[in-house]
Amino acid sequence: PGDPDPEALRERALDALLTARARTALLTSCVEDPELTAQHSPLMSPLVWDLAHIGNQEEQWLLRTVGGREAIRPEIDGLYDAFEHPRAERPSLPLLPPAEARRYVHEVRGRALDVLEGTAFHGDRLTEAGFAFGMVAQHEQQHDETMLITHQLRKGAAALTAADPAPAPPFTGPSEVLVPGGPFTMGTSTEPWALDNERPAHRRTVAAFHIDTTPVTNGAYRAFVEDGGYDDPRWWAPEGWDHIRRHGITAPLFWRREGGQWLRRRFGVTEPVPADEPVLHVSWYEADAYARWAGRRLPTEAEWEKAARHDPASGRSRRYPWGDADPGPEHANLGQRHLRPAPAGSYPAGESPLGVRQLMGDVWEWTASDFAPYPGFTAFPYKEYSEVFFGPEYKVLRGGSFAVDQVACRGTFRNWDYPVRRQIFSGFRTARDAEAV
Ligand code: AVJ
Ligand code: FE
Repeated sequence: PGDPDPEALRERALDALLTARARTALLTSCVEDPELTAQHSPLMSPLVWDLAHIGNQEEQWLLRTVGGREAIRPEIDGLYDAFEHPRAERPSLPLLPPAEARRYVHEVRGRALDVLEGTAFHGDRLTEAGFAFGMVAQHEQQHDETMLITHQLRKGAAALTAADPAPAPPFTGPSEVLVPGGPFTMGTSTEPWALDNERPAHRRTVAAFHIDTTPVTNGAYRAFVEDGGYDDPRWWAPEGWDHIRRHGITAPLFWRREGGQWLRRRFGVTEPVPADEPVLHVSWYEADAYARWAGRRLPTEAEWEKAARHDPASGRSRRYPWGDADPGPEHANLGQRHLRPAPAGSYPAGESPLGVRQLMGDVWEWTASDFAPYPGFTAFPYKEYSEVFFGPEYKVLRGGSFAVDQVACRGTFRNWDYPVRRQIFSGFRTARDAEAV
């Protein structure tokens, strides 16, 4: 963080690239090759597309742009351009077969490490503080989360396993926290590997509000389901109501009722829905409806960030809820260490100055806000990362899930998706206005 020593940053870049690749290798080797080319869901790419796309982005940015090297395989750029081919049609493209895709990403990586050796980390915006390398590592980790979603959608026996998070005693703290009104600093101009949409830092003023101490749990959400929440249009945004009726949606994705019990499928295993765990795989419309049923609302993106970063004692915004230190296993459930969220109230060491828990990791949190640029935004280094998505059709998610690596997770990090999406690792917490005094 703001480390001025270029050699330390080079180490950090190397480590981020190697960590991402280890995860990519696991996600693309834990099933047989035919499963890599199969379409597990029309919402997702075949895993072998993600694999070669990771390498192709790395080739374009690190080899050609930063390194000034000649293209290894210019003819495949179009195949792996996400804007040229929608996900549903990618299985029928002439993709590199698994063995060739592996060889390709390996060759790109060898040359990228060579470029890393020889690149100055200052004097140029793209390489300043190792930004391009951090961007490429984040991109790979984002696709590792995407591939984990594909694994969750895949039928058949479990291919991935991980230890469960530590059990937690029932959370007995206050259910909500008061966040004082007034200005705070949103976004960043100093975080070296922050992406364009997180910039620049700017002042925002929010009115006082209350926010849930923890994400909404399965137990709380089940009460909404069992209260007939999915049969009552009063709770739903009109487009959300149309959507759940048209698609017969009556509970979170992967839930099913059997006898008197709610079960869910999670990475190839069916298990009872754990009441104390944050709810997962809900759309923005479901989150919004639950909040209305509960007499509350979703927090805006600015409210979420103030709850996560604002330190009332110093008046400054932290990198993370717990401070400026990089995330450790005591702070947050990140990095696919566990393949599920931790019980609500876990990670006391990760709480914000105001006492809000689990803002980082566990589940992506839907906010009320559309994805929009900050004042002073400039697209960098390419418009297709953020700029082309700004507008009212996407809602912002914050905080990261158990599937997100720490390199792609910060108090300022922004994610976005369509409000109907729920195959993603999405949950939420709720808020309400503070009473006027
Ligand atoms: C930021 C998660 C919405 O997966 O579409 C990956 C990240 N951008 N490759 C996505 C991304 C280009 C992006 N999200
Ligand atoms: Fe991508």
